[in-house]
Amino acid sequence: MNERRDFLKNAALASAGLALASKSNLFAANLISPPFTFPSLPFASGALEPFIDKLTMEIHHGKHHKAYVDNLNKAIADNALAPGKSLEELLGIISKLPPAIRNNGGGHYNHSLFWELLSPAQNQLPGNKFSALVNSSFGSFDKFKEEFTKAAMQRFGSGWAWAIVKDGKLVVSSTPNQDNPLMDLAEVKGVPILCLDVWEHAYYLKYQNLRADYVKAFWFIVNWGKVESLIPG
Ligand code: MN3
Repeated sequence: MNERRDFLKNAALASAGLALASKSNLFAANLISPPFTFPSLPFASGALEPFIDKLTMEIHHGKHHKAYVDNLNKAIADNALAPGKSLEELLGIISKLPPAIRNNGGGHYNHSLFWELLSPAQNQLPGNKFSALVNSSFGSFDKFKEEFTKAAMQRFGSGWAWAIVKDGKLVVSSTPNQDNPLMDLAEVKGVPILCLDVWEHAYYLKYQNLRADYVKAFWFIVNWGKVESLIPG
């Protein structure tokens, strides 16, 4: 009980800072409308140290994410259904599209969102809206963190852990490969407000096989202001 009260108090203290956080749309229009463009990182590649190292960020963003964008644009040009559709429209009909659009479209969306959800301003606290949502859905932030960590750890092979809003509730899920909760074929669908890349390319240089340490590090660099702005309603 005390823990929960402390959490709520901390969340209230954090809200003053969060009011200053950007309320802009998730992505610039050219990221979500074709031809898709490769976004810059919203921070310097070394800014998340020591939690995520500079070299990992350079390769992850500069090589992996860039390849998803390049390959997505190629795959769309070769398809009859895809041209002219926004990224979210593509994800919504992904079961009708070829694997190249599923993998690279998901890859572009997921990474564009992931970078925005990380912040060099370490140790932020969740905002009021998220705190209310987490308490009504999970009872406590610690319980949510435990479930999200479990989703990240239990995803076998490559994939993502998600916190999504579904029917007004906060829900934790995970997806394989570059799938995401906006895809029509996702097991659990909803509006993504937090995600974690658990592909080995996201952590192997620094953490090697220790995914659990990478997941622990993630909590220090969450951009809670961004999470707050993504909650629908
Ligand atoms: Mn990745």
